[in-house]
Amino acid sequence: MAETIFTKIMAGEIPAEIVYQDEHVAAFRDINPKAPHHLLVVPRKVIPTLNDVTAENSGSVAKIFEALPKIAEQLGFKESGYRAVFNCGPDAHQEVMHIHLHVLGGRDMTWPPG
Ligand code: DGP
Repeated sequence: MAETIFTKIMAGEIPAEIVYQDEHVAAFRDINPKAPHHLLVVPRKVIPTLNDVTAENSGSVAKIFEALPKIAEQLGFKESGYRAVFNCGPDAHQEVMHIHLHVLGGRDMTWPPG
């Protein structure tokens, strides 16, 4: 399987504050946080971008959403609310080609986003 900076974090080869993990996904704090809580929820299976989601791999994407309420509860912003965002491609400034859900919580979010 392809290696990414996120597979290296999940393998313990690059340090990160991992707040949740199971056999399908891991969540760790973003190195450049944009909110008091800024997590990246990442499937262990490498899917480069949202454009690469298929019927064969969409189960891994679903696991992100199964983990999300557990993470929000654990970090204390399940009821106050949070924003969950995927960046895809150049216009969205996707930097890491391994899909990841940005989860931002702990402050009031503005809308529309930048
Ligand atoms: P995106 O632009 O959507 O591809 O977001 C990639 C995010 O990954 C960005 O907010 C910064 C974060 N990031 C990049 N490298 C590392 C790293 O080595 N550790 C952690 N914790 N986060 C990283």
